[in-house]
Amino acid sequence: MSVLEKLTSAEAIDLENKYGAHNYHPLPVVLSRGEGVYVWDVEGKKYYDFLSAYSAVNQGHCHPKIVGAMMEQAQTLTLTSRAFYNDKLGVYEEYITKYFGFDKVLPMNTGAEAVETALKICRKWAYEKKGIDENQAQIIVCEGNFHGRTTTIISFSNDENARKNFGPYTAGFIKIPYDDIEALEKAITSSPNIAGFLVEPIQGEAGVYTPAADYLAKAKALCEANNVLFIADEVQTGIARTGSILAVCGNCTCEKACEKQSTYVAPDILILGKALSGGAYPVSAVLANDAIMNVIKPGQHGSTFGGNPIAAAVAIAALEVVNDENLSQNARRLGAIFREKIGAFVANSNIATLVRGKGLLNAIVINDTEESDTAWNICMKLAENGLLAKPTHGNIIRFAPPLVMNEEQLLDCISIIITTLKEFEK
Ligand code: IF1
Repeated sequence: MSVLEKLTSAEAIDLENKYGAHNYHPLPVVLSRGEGVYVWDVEGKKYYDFLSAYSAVNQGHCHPKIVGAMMEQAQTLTLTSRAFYNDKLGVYEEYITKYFGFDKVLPMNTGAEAVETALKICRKWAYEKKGIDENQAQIIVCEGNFHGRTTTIISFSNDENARKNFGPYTAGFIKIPYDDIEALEKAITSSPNIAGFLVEPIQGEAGVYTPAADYLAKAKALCEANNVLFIADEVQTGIARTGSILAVCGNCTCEKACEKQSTYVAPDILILGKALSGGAYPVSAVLANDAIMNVIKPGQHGSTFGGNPIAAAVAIAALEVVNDENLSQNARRLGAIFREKIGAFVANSNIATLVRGKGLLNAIVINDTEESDTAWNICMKLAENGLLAKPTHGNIIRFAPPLVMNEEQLLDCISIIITTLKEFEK
């Protein structure tokens, strides 16, 4: 009998509990198939996916163009390592750098790897270009940040669950409150050793905190005035999720990726991941112009899979889908409908206090304490009602469907969400 014989949900959950590290607490739903905005569990129950694998499946589950590109490349050449060239990487590098408007890209695999890469580039630039004394570079980060799970990254997290008992921690980071320009100005002028400012344009894990409309532009101006690198972590907010190709595009209304509009806040280093592959394959990237990226010389950084042919083929397809299917525009239009209709419900509800977000990255704050399990129970009920979502912190539920959703599907989901929330009205 093949070990992959069809399992019941209970059997699958038991296997994970018995043989897998307990580093997650999933909802008790065992998925076996995905297509577009839908996923199915092993018993055949159909759900709307309102998490999109934490915004990695922006293009919809198993998008045929992306899967097709992956399958074709997987049957041709999967991995060469960077000890040799391959015929897909250069084509991808030209495509993605022109797509986002940077001189160069350093291809990696996971978001955390890309964040680590950006931190290393920033530090190296600080020593070799800005002239900061070696090992003295400081990078400013925001409280409430989520940039991944490596030891250096959790060193500057203030989420005790992500940080505790993983020390000793990496030095060289200054934490300031998010969306606080005065705090940034104070920190950035506090020392000549400030190398960079790493920020999420919207803090996803913290609970979809959207900052003041001029926060990013003012932050970039402060960085420019003090010769500090503005590093945008768009792993979750990028690739059309917030209604523009990048969240740093502001309210850009361009009809295709990355037209440089007046609202665009240009990162010195741009970090991408997740939906860069449409959720089909681990692909991340760090983009910067030559003055910054060229501090990296042969043998100074890399990874086994970084820039592999499958990743290259998949990422090109994933980015083409964003343009071909106008996903930024769709996310912006549907997100406005979502916040308008959910907002109208929240205004007369005692179970939710607000809805916030941008594009199709939104969250509802439940009217209960962080310690309560109300948000969890609501998500369990949502699953029963055919919609998958999960709380971020305690009482905040993130709602992030694939960007290929149409208005009819969205209205159906809004009806499910409101009907479910009403069951918890006090
Ligand atoms: C988990 C959170 C989301 C990210 C940003 C870098 C990374 C992430 C802004 C690292 C990853 C994932 C990680 C995953 C759950 C999910 C998450 F809840 F953890 F915080 F999306 F909000 N920058 N976020 O959001 O990318 O290394 O994972 O590819 O670790 O539980 P990664």
